[in-house]
Formats: sequence, C-alpha cells, structure tokens
Amino acid sequence: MISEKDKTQFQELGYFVTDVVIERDQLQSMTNEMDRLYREGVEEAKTTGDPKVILAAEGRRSYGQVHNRSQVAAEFVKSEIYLEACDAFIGPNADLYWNQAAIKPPKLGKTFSWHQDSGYTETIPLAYITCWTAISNSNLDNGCIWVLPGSHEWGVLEHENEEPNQQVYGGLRAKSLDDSGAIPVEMKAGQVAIFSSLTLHMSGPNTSQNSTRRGYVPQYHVPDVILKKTGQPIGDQFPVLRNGRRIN
Ligand SMILES: O=C(O)CCC(=O)C(=O)O
Repeated sequence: MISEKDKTQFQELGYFVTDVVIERDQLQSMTNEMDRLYREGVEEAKTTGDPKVILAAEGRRSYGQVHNRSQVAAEFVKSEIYLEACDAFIGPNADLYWNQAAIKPPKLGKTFSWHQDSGYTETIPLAYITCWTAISNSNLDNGCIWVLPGSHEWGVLEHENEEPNQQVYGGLRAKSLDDSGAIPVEMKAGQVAIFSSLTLHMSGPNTSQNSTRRGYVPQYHVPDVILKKTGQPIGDQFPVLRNGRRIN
C-alpha cells in the first residue's frame, strides 16, 4: 500500500496521501461509531438544559481515546495501512499513541489553526506519525486539512494559546508562521494522509450545507514513550506492532 515514492515524499515533504485503502464496509462501521459518539455527546449535553452547553456539543470537534469506547475502533487502529506506516516510519515495534474522532458538522465546524502535533506535546523520542483518515469525503467545502510541505524540518516551533471564538476552535497555534506554501489535502473517503508530528497542518471551517466531515486520526509512536515535560509515560500505550507483526 505504501510505495517507495510515498516513503521518499514523507522524508522530503513530511507527508503523503494514500489511495483509497479502507474498505467501504469498514468506513460504514467507523461512520456509525463516530455518529454514535457525537449523538451521545449531544444527548448528554441536553441533560444540562443549558443552550450554550448543547451548542458546544453540537459543534464539538474531537472525541479522544476512541479505542476505549468502541471495539470497532480498537480493531480499526490495527488496519493494514496503519501497521505498514508504523513499520516504515516508526519501526517494527509501535504503539497507538493517541486517537481521536475529528468531526466537523456542517455550518458549525470551525477552523483548527496551524500547529504541529509535537507543538502540543513534546515526547521522547520526539517524532511520531499521524494517520489522518478520511472516513467521509473531506474537501475545501467541509473543512479538509491543509499541510505545509517541508515544515517537518523546521524543528518544534513556538506555539501560543488561541482563545476559541465563532471562527476557531482555539487551543495552540504556531507563532509567526509564513503559510504561503500551504496546500489543501482533499481526500475521498478511505484515503489516509500520513504525516510527521512535526509537519505543520490546520483545517478550515465546514461551510457546506449538509456535509459532515469525518476524520479518524490515529497516531503511532514507539513503545514506552515519555512526555518530555514530566518524564512520565504518556499516550494510549496500546500495542499494535511487535517485531513487525500485528498484535492480536
Ligand atoms: O481534523 C482536523 O480538523 C484537524 C485535526 C488536527 O489537526 C489535530 O487534532 O491535530
């Protein structure tokens, strides 16, 4: 699934995009799971009776540690494409480091600003991989991701806090960035954008009328990864590959 050309592009530009590599029935199962998480979040918010809390749940972007809430996801994170990517870019031993369902509902889905994943959490060792998977079609209208090719070679940039507002989710954003070389990564359902945790990326708003953008975003790292700031273990630490073989 991953060619020598893909590997070279990953080394040189910090990212590449696969063909459609996820089967249709798997996409449907993951869609169902992501929609369930979204529905559960909204239902829970409704119990508060607070319109602000409900609106926040309706526009919510991210659901973490999906593998703990979905057996389908716990299997899906061991899909062949991910294991191949681990073997190519992490090594024969790899763990799921973090995973999230990244949902952008129509009209409510906002911009997620430029950042490096390593800008959020610096780990030892530093670099890991993100496998941004289009569970539904992802395009400029519904808020696809953008990348800055070559930015994986810029080191960890300084990031600053960004307050949420009507346009952006808020969180951390890379400081003083020239994003003139940015390119949108439009994907069909079943394609995967594989990039380094040092590659700068962002995603735009969902301006569509009725297209929910569903991304599933597993990240992989070496086993026993440490958070630099604390010296403590960090992440899902969910083994997927040992000695080049899938963990069952
Ligand atoms: O899915 C998105 O919109 C962006 C997700 C992302 O960049 C992240 O969580 O680091």
